[in-house]
Amino acid sequence: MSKLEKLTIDKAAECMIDKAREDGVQLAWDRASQQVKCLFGDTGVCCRICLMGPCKISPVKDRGPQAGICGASGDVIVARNLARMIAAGTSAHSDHGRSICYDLLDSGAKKDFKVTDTAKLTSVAKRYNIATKGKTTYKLAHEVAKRALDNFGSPEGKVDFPESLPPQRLQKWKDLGIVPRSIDREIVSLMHSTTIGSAGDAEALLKAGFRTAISDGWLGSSIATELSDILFGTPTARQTEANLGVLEKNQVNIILHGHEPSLSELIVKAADLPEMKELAKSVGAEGINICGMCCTANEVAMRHGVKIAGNFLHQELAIVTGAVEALVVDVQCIFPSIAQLVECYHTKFITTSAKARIKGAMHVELGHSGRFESAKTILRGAILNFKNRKHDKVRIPEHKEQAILGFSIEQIITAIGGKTDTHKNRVAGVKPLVDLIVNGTIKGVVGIVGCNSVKQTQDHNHVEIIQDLIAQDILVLATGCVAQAAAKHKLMQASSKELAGAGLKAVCEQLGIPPVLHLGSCVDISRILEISGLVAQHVGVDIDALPLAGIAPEYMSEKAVTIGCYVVASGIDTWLGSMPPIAGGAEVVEILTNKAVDWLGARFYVEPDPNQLAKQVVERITEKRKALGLK
Ligand code: XCC
Ligand code: SF4
Repeated sequence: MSKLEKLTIDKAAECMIDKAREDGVQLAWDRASQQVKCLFGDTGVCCRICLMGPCKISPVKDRGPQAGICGASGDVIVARNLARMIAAGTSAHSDHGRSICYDLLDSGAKKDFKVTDTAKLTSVAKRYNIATKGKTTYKLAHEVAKRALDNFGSPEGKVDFPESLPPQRLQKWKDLGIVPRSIDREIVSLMHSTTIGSAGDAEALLKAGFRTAISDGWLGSSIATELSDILFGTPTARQTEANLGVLEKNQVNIILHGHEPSLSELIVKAADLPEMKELAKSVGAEGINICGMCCTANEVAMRHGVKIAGNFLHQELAIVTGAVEALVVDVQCIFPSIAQLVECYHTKFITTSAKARIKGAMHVELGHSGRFESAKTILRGAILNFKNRKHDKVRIPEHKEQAILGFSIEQIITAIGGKTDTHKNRVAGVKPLVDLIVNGTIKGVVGIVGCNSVKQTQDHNHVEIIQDLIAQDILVLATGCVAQAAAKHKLMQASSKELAGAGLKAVCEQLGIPPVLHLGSCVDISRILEISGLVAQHVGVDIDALPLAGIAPEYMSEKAVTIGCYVVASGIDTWLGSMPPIAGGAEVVEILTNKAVDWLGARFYVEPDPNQLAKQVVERITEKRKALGLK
């Protein structure tokens, strides 16, 4: 097993790690122990960009190579590698956003996808300056979808930023020359810059990286969120349960894993059909239990209360229960290992996207027509697989926790008594929140995001940091796998308020909310940007003046690297729980942890110790309050 002293703080996970050992199957932690970490890769100075390489830079200044064959310095190599991570992260989130655009373009009264939130459709249409009068819902929906798609490849470089973006922030980006021209263009342009013989300046590469990352946060992710809300409904507060204990002994268990909400919405809908319920009965099951994993879980839990089976490092553990009939996936964060793992159990592993085919998995392409039929086919196969369950091999951990989630910005503003129909009303609607921050009842707001990683004890840093922050009256907004960690560890219940400081506790009591709000999946970090921008506009300052912070304690994905960059580019100081692969580039480190303040009013911090990290965040928030003249 891995070199970590403790692999997880999650009791359900511990239970399943034991079972995996008994069953003789491999998990991510086992494979982690077989890996030999290469210092060059770890510090970012290994370059494989052209075929004269790989080239490496020696960490010792007067011994070994100090430049690649082409002459690229350590800083250039580090910056190019980082830039490529940003481009990849942006492409994943934004291509997800693009898929949702096509879903909206394909929506109709008799189609697989229908419009659910017409108010949000109208509001987005108005922002796009699309006339709404006299248009049917679907005519408008298709126009909005096309306009959203323009943001991916606008030939003139025109993009539609959300109205929540403060004008001062946009001006800062203009001054730096980093306003995105369109999402695809920034990705392509950044990839172009990183090829051999293009950019040879770390600073310029990092600026281009920020530009691309901005297109991810304020465009691609934001489009994914807004259009998903239009199609599937803007989330409202609801109750769910989280952890492997949500699997049912006597039901067909189906886990939806991945990212885009389209597939999961169709499966959830199909599972509600009487014919499916009857089919389940006919194979001896008491019902169909649909659960989610990773960001897909966040999407369907926020909109339907679908139960959450777990976060990133739970994906293999769910199979090990022996109680899962099918793991159905679309894109991103899916271990290819699942294909081998299911050979030891009865679980069907079903891929559905041409972008994420996995050898050994069953593939049912969802494609772009007849998707509901495909969803039904997948579901039928899963139900029939119940007969193959080996009941003597099943062990479902008991652990599961109640969680309240579904905090869209609309939900938050409505809960505090505001209106959300127009931008003006949304800016006015955050007043109660601003008042609480001004009078110190809430000291600040922190967005905590990102994954699980085998580099850290699963969920440990998430839970420690959140507990430390809420105890200091800092409201925590969580997305992605952190949000699930919080849910699994009793931090999203009404009773979690007991862990909060007196001020935050009183707010939780008054509003009936937990001190940690679940804002959704990782593309929904756009919701955190939105509320930050609304508060900034309400106060009349830029985002960097506000007592906010971003944290990614257990991040592992390229997407999280991109997120960190757009959060800093938005003016929010960001803490990472482990060092990204940049240590080999002193100039890159200097820019990201220092010079970025001059550019953007925010910087990166790296702190592996969760309690220290929380302490630093509180100190920084206190400084920000002081600068605003707040106690
Ligand atoms: Fe993936 Fe989005 Fe990370 Fe979780 S948090 S491991 S990226 S599922 Ni986005
Ligand atoms: Fe080496 Fe330069 Fe080629 Fe990278 S681009 S592999 S540093 S020669």
